[in-house]
Amino acid sequence: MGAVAFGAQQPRVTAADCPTAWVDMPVLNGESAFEVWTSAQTVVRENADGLVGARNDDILFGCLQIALGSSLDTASYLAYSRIFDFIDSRGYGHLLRVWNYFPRINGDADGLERYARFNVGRHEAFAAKGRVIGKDTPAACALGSRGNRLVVYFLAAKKPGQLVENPRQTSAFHYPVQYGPRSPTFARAILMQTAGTPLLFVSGTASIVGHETLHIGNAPAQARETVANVLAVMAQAQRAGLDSSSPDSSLLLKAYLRRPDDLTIVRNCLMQTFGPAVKVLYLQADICRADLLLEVEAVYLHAPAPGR
Ligand code: 3EB
Repeated sequence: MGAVAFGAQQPRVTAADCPTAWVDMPVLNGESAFEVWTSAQTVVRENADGLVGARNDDILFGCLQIALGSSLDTASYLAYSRIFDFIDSRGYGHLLRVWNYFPRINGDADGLERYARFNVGRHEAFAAKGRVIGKDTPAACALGSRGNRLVVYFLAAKKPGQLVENPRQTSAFHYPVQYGPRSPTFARAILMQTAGTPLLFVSGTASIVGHETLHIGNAPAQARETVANVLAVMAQAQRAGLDSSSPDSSLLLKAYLRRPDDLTIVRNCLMQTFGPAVKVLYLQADICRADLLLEVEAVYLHAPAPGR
């Protein structure tokens, strides 16, 4: 359905009609990595309004890239407006999971952090397209990449997913105003069924309890808190109906590290928690709060793990 390349090197794309995105972000355990979304069903591809999409009977994968000239709130408003128009007009109106990457995420833009500006545009687009915050809210992540583009890729579906929140954390869409004039529009996780099997998207997860960052400057403690949050979200997903008993299930992780030197610390923590064979893509990225050293996201699915 689509592919996303991570690394410093822009990949050469030969299948022009296939949704592909490039995230200019260093890979810590290799030179480049490819995230590939596949479907056993027939896929229909379509390119419209700067957005490349591919869909099967249930799900639509899409991506778009916006050159950053204007302010970030304008860019994120444009990106999300295009996404909503694209998915709504094709009947895949339920946004399940969105990945957001843009440069200098902690930088200042006229007195407001660029991530806060991004949140303003995103929030306004959700409101303009009739989305109910806390109901039509996807799982997401937002990280600092290199270059000068906003890269967004996403999965949307005909049927709604189930919102899963983390009892240890304030819902992001209820964050107090100290984090920005508009709250981030994401759920801690989205649970859905596809072809009769569950699929869980765990959003970018960090060392936040309530709404506050914990363990400032302490990478091992942030790693432990982050893992506690990932486990809390997964436990909540089980209470919401996720069956995690299948022997064929797999957990695919992405770990974003602000400092490459923390790789051993984070890797040890993830291997201790999820087992030495856990599949993790380690990336170097700025996290959306300047005091966060790492963020971990996950996909849990009932299928054997693909090769890396
Ligand atoms: C947090 O929990 C950390 O803005 O889409 C995590 C996941 C974070 C998604 C987003 C931000 C986003 O607030 C940051």
